[in-house]
Amino acid sequence: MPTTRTEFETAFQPLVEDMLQLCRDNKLPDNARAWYEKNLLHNTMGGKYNRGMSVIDTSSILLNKSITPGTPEYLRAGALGWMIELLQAFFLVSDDIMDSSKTRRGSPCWYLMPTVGMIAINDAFMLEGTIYMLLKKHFRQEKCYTDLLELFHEVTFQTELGQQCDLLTAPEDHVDLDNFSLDKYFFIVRYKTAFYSFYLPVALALHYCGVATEKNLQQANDILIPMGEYFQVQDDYLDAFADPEVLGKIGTDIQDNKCSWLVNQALKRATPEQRQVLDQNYGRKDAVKEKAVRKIYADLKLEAVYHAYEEETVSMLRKRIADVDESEGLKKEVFEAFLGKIYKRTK
Ligand code: DMA
Ligand code: MG
Ligand code: MG
Ligand code: MG
Repeated sequence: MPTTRTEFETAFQPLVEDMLQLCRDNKLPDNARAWYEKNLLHNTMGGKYNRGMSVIDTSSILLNKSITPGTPEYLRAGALGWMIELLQAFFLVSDDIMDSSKTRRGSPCWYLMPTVGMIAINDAFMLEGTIYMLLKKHFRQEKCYTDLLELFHEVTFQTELGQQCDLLTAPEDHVDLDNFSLDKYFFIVRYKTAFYSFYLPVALALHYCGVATEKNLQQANDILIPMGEYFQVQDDYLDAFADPEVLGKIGTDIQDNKCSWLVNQALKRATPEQRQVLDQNYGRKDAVKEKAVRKIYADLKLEAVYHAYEEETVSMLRKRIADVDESEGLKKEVFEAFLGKIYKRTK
């Protein structure tokens, strides 16, 4: 049985307590400690926790036993899961500033909260720093400590590379749709999303369970990177087509001039007239122009294009999963569980 959000949340409290103790040890002023605690709770809690919970679920599949909430084992696998959620919090706080987003998880973005503003930049750094304080406290004595440390560093750098490319292909003051291509798109999303959201949880669990062989890591990579690409295509689709109330965030890709999956599909299919509308309306900070782009998306039936892409991708992934070699301790079920969580998602 997969772990639940409520169970997973119980594994966070002791980690917050560790960090508050560290603040006390460093004689941090009370108001600074209270700010840090609020930063931790507001930005790390309230999401779907898919990434974090999958460290526990993957470990329990790999070890072929259930990991019971409240046990030391649950807390340890859970700690690794929460470190991914902290990494995600660090990325999201900064991503929302860079994307000029308005809402996240149904609330105003952290940098837009009263009295926060650009303190959010330092708060993001502290969310990242928290990972390494916790990793040291809980895993320093383990054989896999260096592997875990290097994995977090490497995946963080890959994500930052992806964010850099995402931002550089979306200049605020210069729209040139000829700059976009599906090749560029899949490069960006592999780096900005797939490594940290899909490869990282499973790689952490493989190290944690002592079955991180070269072959297992490679097999995980070969399935999880395309799965992560699919996940970001969903994110882009939902940016334009989902109800913001359900999604918890208001889409910004059209106004932000993003090299999104949808605009790439539109460019492939647009008539010269439609292309002109896209050239004149995409990437402008203007709600009326955004609407004109949305109309092109609707006229080109991109919703149907997306559903066809989804079905095709999922059957490709299912084939790859069926071919997984389990001889070194990896299990097909790890990937089936992951795919099951995102197939046809609406948020
Ligand atoms: C997601 O890109 C990537 C990271 C590293 C946060 P995005 O800007 O599309 O994410 P969102 O739609 O959640 O703002
Ligand atoms: Mg964003
Ligand atoms: Mg972004
Ligand atoms: Mg998005």
